[in-house]
Amino acid sequence: MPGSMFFLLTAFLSLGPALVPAATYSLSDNFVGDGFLSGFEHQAIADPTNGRVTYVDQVTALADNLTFASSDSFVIRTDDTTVLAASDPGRNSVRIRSLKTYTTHVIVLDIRHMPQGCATWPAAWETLESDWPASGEVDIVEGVNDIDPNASTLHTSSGCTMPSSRDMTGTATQLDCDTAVNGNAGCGVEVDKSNSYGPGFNAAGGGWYVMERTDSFIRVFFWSREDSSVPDEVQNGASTVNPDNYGTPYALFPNTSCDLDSHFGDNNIIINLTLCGDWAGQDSIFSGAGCPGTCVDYVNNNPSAFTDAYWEFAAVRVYE
Ligand SMILES: *[C@@H]1O[C@H](CO)[C@@H](O)[C@H](O)[C@H]1NC(C)=O
Ligand SMILES: *[C@@H]1O[C@H](CO)[C@@H](O)[C@H](O)[C@H]1NC(C)=O
Ligand SMILES: *[C@@H]1O[C@H](CO)[C@@H](O)[C@H](O)[C@H]1NC(C)=O
Ligand SMILES: CC(=O)N[C@H]1CO[C@H](CO)[C@@H](O)[C@@H]1O
Repeated sequence: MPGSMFFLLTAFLSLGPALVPAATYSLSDNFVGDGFLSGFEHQAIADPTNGRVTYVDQVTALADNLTFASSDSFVIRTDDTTVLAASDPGRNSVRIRSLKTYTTHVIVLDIRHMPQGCATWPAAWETLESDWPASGEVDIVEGVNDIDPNASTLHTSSGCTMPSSRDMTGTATQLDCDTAVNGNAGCGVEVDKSNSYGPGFNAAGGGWYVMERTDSFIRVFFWSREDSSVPDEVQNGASTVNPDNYGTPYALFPNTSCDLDSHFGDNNIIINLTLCGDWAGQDSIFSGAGCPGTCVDYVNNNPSAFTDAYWEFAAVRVYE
């Protein structure tokens, strides 16, 4: 708002704190269907988390229908037909990264389905891989083997911690965001809402994750498809959004003892689906989730177990 206009408003209306200029963001990228194919690149890379997957390029993914785009749907999945030999590098899967990077923004993930099943480790997150961890990492939604912890987590360079008491509905785990602490656990907040992850999320037809990043805070909201309180502007893909109107987030990461400006830079959006690997594949975590045998054997020998290991997006919208 132009300064003079703000001055007039303040002068005439004696504004309280609630009437600080609103944090309204405008739609800058609307990824729907085919739009993902031009806005994101497929990363045919070795899995950085040692998962039992082989990430394929876009041509291969489309040819094998591991990536599927229509006018209103975008799907990425793992192969669910091939029995793997122990010598194979891993089950074919897809990892995509946005071509653009973002700083202050709101991202709306309108998700119809997320990968489910033993061994799955899906994540929708933001970072700049060439400058990690200096550029920061925001994991918006992530979990393993269908169960908790399903959480939103920051990973940063040293000197970024979170207060134990915050105005949020979720439950904090570790407070230090430093990747060097506790094996890069990061500072996480577990979602308190039901149907926020895995089979429950999918049974409800998915839902919306909304993350807002500013220099003063990062916060995350979630609504299930069945939730009657989802804001219209989130549900309908409005041209502007204002998260100030969304109530209490489940996760709030304030800048109280973390200079977000210096711990976060330009970040890409990354959507990945790995299997097993450093987290999902740990024996205790895999069997603790009620999954049979060892993770790698399970992935090698049970292709049909991965029929539901797919992401389907109605849209990913970015507002700046
Ligand atoms: C490709 O995947 C999409 C999405 O899951 C599905 O609707 C379609 O039937 C698949 N096509 C083929 C040829 O299998
Ligand atoms: C998500 O995490 C929370 C907290 O750990 C847990 O209570 C819940 O069962 C998990 N799963 C789902 C589907 O929300
Ligand atoms: C938090 O962010 C605000 C807005 O960018 C800034 O004015 C303030 O100094 C920051 N506080 C800390 C402790 O970094
Ligand atoms: C295999 C892969 O790319 N794994 C990444 C998936 O996303 C998480 C963030 O939530 C990264 O830590 C993993 O490296």
